Amino acid sequence: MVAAEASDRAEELRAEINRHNYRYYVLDDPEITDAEYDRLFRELLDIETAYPELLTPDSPTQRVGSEPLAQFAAVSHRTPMLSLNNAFSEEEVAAFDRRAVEGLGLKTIEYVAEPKFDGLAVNLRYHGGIFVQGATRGDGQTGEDVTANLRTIRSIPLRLQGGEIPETLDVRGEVLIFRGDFVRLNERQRARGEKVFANPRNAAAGSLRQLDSRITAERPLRFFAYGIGELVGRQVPSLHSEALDWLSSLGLPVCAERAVVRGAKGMLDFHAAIAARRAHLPFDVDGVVYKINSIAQQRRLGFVARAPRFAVAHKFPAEEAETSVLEIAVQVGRTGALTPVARLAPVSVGGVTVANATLHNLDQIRAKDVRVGDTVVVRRAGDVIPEVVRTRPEHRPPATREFEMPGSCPECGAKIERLESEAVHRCTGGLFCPAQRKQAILHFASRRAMDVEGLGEKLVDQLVERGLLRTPADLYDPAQIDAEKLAKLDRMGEKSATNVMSAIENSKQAPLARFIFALGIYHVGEEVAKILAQHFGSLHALLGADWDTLIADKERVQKENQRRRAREDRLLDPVLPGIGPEIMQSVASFLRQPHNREVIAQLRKRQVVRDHMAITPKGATAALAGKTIVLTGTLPTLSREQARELVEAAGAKVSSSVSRKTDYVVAGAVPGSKYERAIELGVTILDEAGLKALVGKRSAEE
Ligand code: D41
Repeated sequence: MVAAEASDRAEELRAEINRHNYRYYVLDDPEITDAEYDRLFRELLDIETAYPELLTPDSPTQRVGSEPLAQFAAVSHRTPMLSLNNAFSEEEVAAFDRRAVEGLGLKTIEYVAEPKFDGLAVNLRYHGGIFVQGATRGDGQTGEDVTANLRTIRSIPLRLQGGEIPETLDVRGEVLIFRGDFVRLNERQRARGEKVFANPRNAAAGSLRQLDSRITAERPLRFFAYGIGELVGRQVPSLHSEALDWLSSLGLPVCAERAVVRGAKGMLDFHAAIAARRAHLPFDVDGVVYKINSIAQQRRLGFVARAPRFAVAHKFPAEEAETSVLEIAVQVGRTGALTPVARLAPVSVGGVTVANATLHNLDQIRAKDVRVGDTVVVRRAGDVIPEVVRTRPEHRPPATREFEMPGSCPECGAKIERLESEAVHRCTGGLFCPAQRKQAILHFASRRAMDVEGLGEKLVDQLVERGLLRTPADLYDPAQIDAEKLAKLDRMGEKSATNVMSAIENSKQAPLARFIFALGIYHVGEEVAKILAQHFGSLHALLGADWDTLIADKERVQKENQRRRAREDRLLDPVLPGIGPEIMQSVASFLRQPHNREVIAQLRKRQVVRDHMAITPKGATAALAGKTIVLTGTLPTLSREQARELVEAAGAKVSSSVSRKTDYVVAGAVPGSKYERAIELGVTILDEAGLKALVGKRSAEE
């Protein structure tokens, strides 16, 4: 075949195969047999192998996955991916409608009702009709680039159809796995001795987050579009229902189960209809979503926080089932909290087999009076851990006993304590308790914390058991962990070992807020960690804080404001706004523990958290005149000589060693022992920008 001929044939085959994909995966109405499809596919592959220059990014052969990535890149969404408020009852739906009616000053409102897919929200970006990038929702602002994985999903068009192709289109939708596909997937996983998934949602999540897209390609992922993000080169449709029809006309899969309805009654009727057909739908739904149809009305209502006022998710009630309690076990959590767990005779709840359900704490067990041998009602709602709702006392066998909490930790034997103010019992073994150690490390490495991709439970288990990993700081200690040692572990190879090592190295880039969150301080979630990072600006400042004074100030302000409750002149709360004394107390006690300080010191020494990146000297009035400065590491723009000139021109002197007399250490990339010494002595560390800011201060004041 000559090149020109090959090119024409390749184009023809691509169009043909894409059309069959569409018929099969989107319309669910294939025209040809699998064998015929395979023949076309093979022919195209052969041409592309012979003429690699003919390969295009929208070729169906590109759906088989590609070389694994070391990590996912971050993608910031052009328009935020908002979240949905929930409604759990008819009253809440009626209230949603009422607020919209009042907000818009209308009599009745038209809504689009759609199923709420129990999958993962993603954004698909098309340029000139070609699929160019796909990202997870992430926190709504920034997600992860999972383009290679999304490309493998057969129902996602790699090239849009039709005549009206916009310049840029962001499609919002949900990735999911159909129930039937899920069952077959698990059968295959089991046969291959691989991980079996708990439910379709977990399977979809695990598949979408694979660094190796060749694995994703083997997973039966689907996609449904439910909205539009950025749109350039075309007018945004004036109705949401039109937008869905338009997306469908472009070849995107849009679920047929949707309706335009009026008022609360219309919404509730749709909810009832879907609830009735729920078991017959091929995919899991956890509710329905209502959206005001008119885009102009949507805009007028706007949003609160990160959720639109024009849409709401009406969730189905959690599923329940009856079973019996075989045993009550106790689990030790990351913070040492003991959670009693009922081991159950396995029972299917909403399609998932449940064999364990949480009993929360001793008070809950007493209140519900749950005993071994009891018949209980268990509930599972979406992704949350199943729980025991109540017992059926009429079925209680004779001679049962009340449950008692153990006096010592089932993991480490340390004493169990219960604080007066708390409902939970805690192990006092701290980081010495293996359960807490493992959990602390897993939390430290988790995605929203330091994000060490690949450092999962199995790996941490092995590392902890071999004594290679005692605290998170060991991760960064080459004497403890290196690629060679990792490669020798179960389920690891050289490739995954180097991937984990580079994920560990990359985690050092995590911003301060994530580092603080990663420490796993009791009561310090992501939000609190952000406030702490923002307030203190550096780990150095956080560690040096006078917590007794801060807490006293906070209590004073709160007490005073309580007194002024009814009045207008309440005091502003400039001390860690949004953080109460209880949380502050928890941070203070964490930071007071010598063991924790030791771990943090090691982490700093290994530059896991880089103080100099965080410090921008605030309100520095003093010129550099008379100050002593030490330079270390390579600065991003200034040479060592230029930096020295700058410092000296500002009236400061450059010294070669760090002592208590040193005022600032200016650190660049790969700083040496001077950097560590500065940390030890508590000398303020600046980066190049910080230095320039101080120099600039001087000239501004002169
Ligand atoms: O089916 C869904 N899971 C679904 C999610 C849906 N049908 N519609 C949605 N609409 C939105 C807005 C109105 C904010 C564009 C959503 C989501 N958001 C959503 N999914 C995950 C977070 C938010």
